[in-house]
Amino acid sequence: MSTVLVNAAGLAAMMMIVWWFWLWTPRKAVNTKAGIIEIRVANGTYSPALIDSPAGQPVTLRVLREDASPCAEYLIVDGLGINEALPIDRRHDIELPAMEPGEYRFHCQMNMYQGVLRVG
Ligand SMILES: [Cu+2]
Repeated sequence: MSTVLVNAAGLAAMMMIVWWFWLWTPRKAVNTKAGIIEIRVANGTYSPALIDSPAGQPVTLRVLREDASPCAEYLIVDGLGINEALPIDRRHDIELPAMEPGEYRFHCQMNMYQGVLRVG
């Protein structure tokens, strides 16, 4: 009986991990019309986690990290060479250059926090 319970718990944990790393996708895109986008880092998610931005225009990510755990410490943007340490409970601006159209993933150093910047 207890073996069944342990197996069920293990299966549930595996499904959580699969969902977290491969299946989860943010649903709502936020547009960076003003050139500044505020991102909150809390409870394992960036909000917003999906950002639309026009190509050829610099963007500022204004990041507020509320999660004090080391997992949330860095924000990395793939393809742009961005790797920034985030202060806790204080807004931190990350300037992104004018970008080519495409999708740029941003994430913490362990890939638990994940987001996508869609430029086009
Ligand atoms: Cu992390």
